Amino acid sequence: MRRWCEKSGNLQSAPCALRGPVHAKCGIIWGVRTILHVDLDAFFASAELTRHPEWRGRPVIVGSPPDGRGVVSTCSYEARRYGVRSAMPSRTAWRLCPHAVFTRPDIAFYREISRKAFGVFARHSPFVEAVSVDEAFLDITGTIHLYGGAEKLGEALREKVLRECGVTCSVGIARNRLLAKIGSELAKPDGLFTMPSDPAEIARFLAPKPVGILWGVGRKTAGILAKYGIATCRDLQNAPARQLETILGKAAASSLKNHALGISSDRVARDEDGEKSVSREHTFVCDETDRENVRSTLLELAADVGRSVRKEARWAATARIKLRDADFETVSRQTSLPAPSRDDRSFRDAALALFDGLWPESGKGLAVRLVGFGVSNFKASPGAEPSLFRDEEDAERERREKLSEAIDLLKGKGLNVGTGTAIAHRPNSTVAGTGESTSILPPSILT
Ligand code: TTP
Ligand code: MG
Ligand code: MG
Repeated sequence: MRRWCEKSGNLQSAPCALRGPVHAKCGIIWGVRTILHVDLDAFFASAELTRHPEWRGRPVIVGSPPDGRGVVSTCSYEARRYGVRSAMPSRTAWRLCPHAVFTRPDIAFYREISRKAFGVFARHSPFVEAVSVDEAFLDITGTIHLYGGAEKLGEALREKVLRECGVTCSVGIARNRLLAKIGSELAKPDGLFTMPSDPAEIARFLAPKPVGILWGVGRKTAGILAKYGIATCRDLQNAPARQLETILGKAAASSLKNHALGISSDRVARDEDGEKSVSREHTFVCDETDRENVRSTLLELAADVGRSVRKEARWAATARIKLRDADFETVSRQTSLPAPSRDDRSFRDAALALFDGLWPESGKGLAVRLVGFGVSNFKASPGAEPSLFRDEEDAERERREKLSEAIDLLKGKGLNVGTGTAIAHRPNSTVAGTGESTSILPPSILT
């Protein structure tokens, strides 16, 4: 039996006196950990079908119109049969499937459905880690017994998502996040897949699968590996460590070999702040290596968070940023704001200072898949502790807030001011990753 500390992620050597599925007092969870990965099927297209039942059974493509230069966001499984895929030029999609229904994305509508789906997820585990607008990991170790088994929990979740959101989803259940995600991919669409639990059986199960099934193995890495005759997980499992290190470098070689055996870090980032934070995140379509691009995306997220915070009488005292690389490794940093604030300038300054710490200008070779910004630790009134400069500080803060509110007003009227182009219109950007706040994309991922 394994024991580990939920807070540090370390295995514990001392036995815990109070046993139970989840021991909240000391943070130790007993027993074998079980992770569930859930991903909504053809999300934007399925969402459209909830309000266009007349399109059911037809190929549906969500994205730019076929006569323009834009791309496909996603498409229904009916359209996938014709070879249509996300990020493909709409023109190509039209050539492949000329009888498809084309429709433009309606992000606000999808966010609503996503919010409901995350509401369902949260009813099945207190530990929900949002990955994107349609996808999450749940640590269900402590809630399985309420359903009489992991599969029963998974089926209950799938059934509720369909009933309450009108869309189907796929679920993978496994010992860790890597395997749970592979499981949900294999279950797609509208299915549930449980991974074997014995390590040797897992290794055998993965062996014939292509290396591309593993996290962090994109087309480029798969291409490099192929040159050395490594095409399947079995090839990776058997590859001499030396050879892999030469090809990929020491760190990547060891993590990839572990992944090919189904071994991976199994911590699900948890929502420590509950609904007490507001955050936004953005996923790039492929890994973003351009620091400037990530930085300006972060600024847009900070502006978005500001707009949301200013809708209520609250001022944030803490700001956080998060970066995730292709391997799903996440780093985050937080800072106290000089005073509880909610103006763009304060959020922006904090975001940039944190970003410079994580990705200095000299930092080369970094590749980011996701960037996030959030604020928390809300106060009911603005401003700092009493100080000699209080009046001046108050006046300055009020001026900045008014400026931010004026920009909100103009933006509300559809005028593009202040923060530049919308993220979704950039190359290497997916509208899906423009995350939501509080309840839909819990700020857990900012831990
Ligand atoms: P995915 O979960 O990757 O894809 P999907 O839900 O459409 O299909 P499935 O999970 O069944 O394979 O992405 C979720 C949504 O994100 C997707 O519906 C549309 C959006 N998206 C883009 O806008 N551009 C992209 O390149 C991708 C991959 C997704
Ligand atoms: Mg999906
Ligand atoms: Mg997804």
